[in-house]
Amino acid sequence: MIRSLLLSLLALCAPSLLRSEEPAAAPADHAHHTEAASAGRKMELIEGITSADFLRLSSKPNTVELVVVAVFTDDNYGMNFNGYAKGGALYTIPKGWTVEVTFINPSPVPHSLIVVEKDTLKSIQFKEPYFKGAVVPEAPKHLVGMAYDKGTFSFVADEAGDYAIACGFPGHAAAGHWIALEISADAKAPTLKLGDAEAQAASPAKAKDAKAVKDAKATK
Ligand SMILES: [Cu+2]
Repeated sequence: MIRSLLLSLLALCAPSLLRSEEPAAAPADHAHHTEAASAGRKMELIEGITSADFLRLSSKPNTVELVVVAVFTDDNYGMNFNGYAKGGALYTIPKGWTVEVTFINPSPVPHSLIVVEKDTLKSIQFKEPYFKGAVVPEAPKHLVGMAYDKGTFSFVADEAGDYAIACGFPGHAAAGHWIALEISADAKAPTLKLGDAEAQAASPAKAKDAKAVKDAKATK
């Protein structure tokens, strides 16, 4: 049921997504090819992921879980995260919280993820993340990117300001492959704003995560 709903949603958003049986034909310079950017994705890497997963409270205090998917749609030649590019989505995280990020790239075209200051987005390359550990895979491998892959990292948002969750593959952030991240000294709770929609509160923590934490403690 959920799967068929998701499939029909995908069909509405991007009919080409359903042609996953077609062979991947993504040249390195994918900004200029004519095929849909989402062609050739390994859908099993993102199966079941909905916008409720983009921002979720952790069972740990003052901790939030982000799922950030490259090439979620065809938008911006696939150079989008969760379907948004050029700062079209905005995460707001209270200062001092821990941010646990799962990055997924289901596509054959390499992308990566790095947290940088917003005013550096015109850079062709990013050497290091702004916050310690806020890059996947660890620097400098983010420059090579990851394809058909997922990875996780976490960082402490210990300084308020305007940042970007950007692709570290050279040139991609400058081409719009980034979404916005505000670390706020005033915000009491994390929110996510997708496009013109109102900012949404984080989804509640998954019950099974809470159980796993409990089980881990019990075995110590
Ligand atoms: Cu990219």
